[in-house]
Amino acid sequence: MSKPIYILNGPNLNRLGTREPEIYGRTTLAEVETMCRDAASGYPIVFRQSNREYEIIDWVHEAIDEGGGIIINPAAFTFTSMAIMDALKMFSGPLFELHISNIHRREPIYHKSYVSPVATAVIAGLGTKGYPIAVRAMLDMIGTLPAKA
Ligand code: DHK
Repeated sequence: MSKPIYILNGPNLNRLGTREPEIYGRTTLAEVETMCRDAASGYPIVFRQSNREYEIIDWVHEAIDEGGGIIINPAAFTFTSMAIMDALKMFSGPLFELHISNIHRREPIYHKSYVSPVATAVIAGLGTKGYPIAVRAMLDMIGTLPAKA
């Protein structure tokens, strides 16, 4: 059984589609999940969202034991959570930090990420299309990109 790719989403992303659409667009999180599963072409995906820091840490621990890769949009926890950073440090597989918006073009409070120093790669500013792009890049990195993905 292939080790699934964990796609973890942080606080307020459950409101995607209606939340500040001028920044985050009108695609809902459920639609983002469908885009990711389509991009994975059957490769196992675990797709979750929480507004609770401890829950995201628990899912990172689960991915440490059972996951082949992590794609995480920590949302606001990106700039506040050393605890999530410490959990991610323990993950030995590819780790992609993902943001819908280009955080580096926004206000200074969005510039210092606790996750970037422990991430394999950072994807920011591609909108919600960044998610399926990250999935294909992850499949390529873990060597399971389907022939005609
Ligand atoms: C989402 C959020 O909720 C913000 O707190 C981040 C990120 C940006 C995003 O662009 O996906 O700063």
